[in-house]
Amino acid sequence: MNTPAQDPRHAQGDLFESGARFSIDTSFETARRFALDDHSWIEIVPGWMSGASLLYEQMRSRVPWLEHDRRLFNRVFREPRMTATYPDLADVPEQGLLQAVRALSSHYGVTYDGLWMNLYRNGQDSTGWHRDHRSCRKSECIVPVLTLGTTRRFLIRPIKGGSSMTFKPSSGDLVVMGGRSQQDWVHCVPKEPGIAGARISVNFMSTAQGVRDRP
Ligand SMILES: O=C(O)CCC(=O)C(=O)O
Repeated sequence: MNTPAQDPRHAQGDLFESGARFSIDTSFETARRFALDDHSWIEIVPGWMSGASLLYEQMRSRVPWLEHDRRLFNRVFREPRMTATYPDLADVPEQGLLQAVRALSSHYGVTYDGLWMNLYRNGQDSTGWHRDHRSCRKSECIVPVLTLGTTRRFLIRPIKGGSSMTFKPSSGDLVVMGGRSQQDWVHCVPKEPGIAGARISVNFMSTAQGVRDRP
């Protein structure tokens, strides 16, 4: 059986300093798609990236993470996570992220050309129910989110209310929201106070998906 590094379905990766291999499953072999409703879906790709801990370590120390104040219902609050963005892929220093961009663009037929990244320092950090307005202003989009580091819960539920589905993406796993999941559904990463480790999530953004449909 081929190891991920030998397998032609895996993009050949960088040999990081530690000697461990980095690779991406360009065949998306483990992908499982769940219909949320007739027009919306979510896809989970476990183990999509091998050697994800190396990318996590690089990003943790090199990405210029910042805290931000957000305004919500006329109140300003400190967002309980750190964020960073690379609106231009030319500024991305991590080759592993650029490989991920290429693999996702090719597989989903969407030109991903920017990154939005979150650092959840521990289980006290979180993000509430929301849609990804930054990543999707069209009626239908495909928005991939890569997890690096600690496993956290990822919930999605109908925007009008109702029960949620829970996923637990681990390091190297992809969660991909498609169809009308950014219009008719909301998602969140809730607090998990017992968790000490940090998680990075990488949202792959596309300028083409960030503009509204013509009326
Ligand atoms: O961290 C995640 O998995 C989701 C992040 C997200 O939805 C966002 O930053 O808008």
